[in-house]
Amino acid sequence: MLLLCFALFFGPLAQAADGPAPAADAAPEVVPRSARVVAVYDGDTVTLDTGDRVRLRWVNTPELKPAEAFGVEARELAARLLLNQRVILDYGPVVRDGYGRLIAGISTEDGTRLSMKLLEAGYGHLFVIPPVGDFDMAPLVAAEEAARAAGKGIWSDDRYKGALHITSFHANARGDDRENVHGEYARVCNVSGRTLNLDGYRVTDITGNSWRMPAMDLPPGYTVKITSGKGQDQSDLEQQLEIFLQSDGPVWNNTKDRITIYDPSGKVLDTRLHEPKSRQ
Ligand SMILES: [Ca+2]
Ligand SMILES: [Ca+2]
Repeated sequence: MLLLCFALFFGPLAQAADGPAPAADAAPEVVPRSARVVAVYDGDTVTLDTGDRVRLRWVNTPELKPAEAFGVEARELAARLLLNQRVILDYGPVVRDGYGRLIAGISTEDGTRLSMKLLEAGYGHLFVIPPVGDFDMAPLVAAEEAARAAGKGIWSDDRYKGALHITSFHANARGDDRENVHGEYARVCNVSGRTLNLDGYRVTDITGNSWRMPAMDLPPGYTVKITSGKGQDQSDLEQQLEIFLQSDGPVWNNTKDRITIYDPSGKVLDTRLHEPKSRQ
């Protein structure tokens, strides 16, 4: 009976993209299973004819603003494959991110997957925010490994030669940072292709303050959120991984700061500057 209800509820989703979503009370959010891509923002973000913006699941591509190496190539690949095409969307346990974007795998009707194409070309890296569910990541891991071994795309860039890559740095929390210490965070991704244990790795700010990372396994492609405030580190691979810097107040300076991550030998793995352009 449950299965029947499930089928009745989700059955019409393929058509939901063409019309208003069916009303549902206290039911899972209705999300489009198929839609046309009307705009490609960058290599991992597109807009559908439903009005939804979709953040690609599994892969992160270089930014266009500020410009990062291979960001344009990633966007062009995504546009060539998807623009004005009808696509199939597949979802994991979490269907929207904090920005309201859908998080989905994107494939064309002939089964070509954007995530795989980007990884094969070296125009993006594996980017996993648990929970993963029952998805088999092995083909994606293998595609990334082949591109890395061949030095394709981003793998020729120094920013991806370290084992960890900083994918975002939110030095300025939403609202007053003193009231929202947990809103300050960085996200770091394991781009080494093997499981790393973070024990002895360090993060520093622009003035030389330093925080030692705890023993925590980070499988290939997995990301960990490094949050300024107090909390209990979360190392269960079935949930979002999180390390707390245990600070009472804000850590990162809103006007200018820099996060740098070091391995236990003191080698810089990646660094990212926060310096908003002054308004004039
Ligand atoms: Ca701040
Ligand atoms: Ca703020």
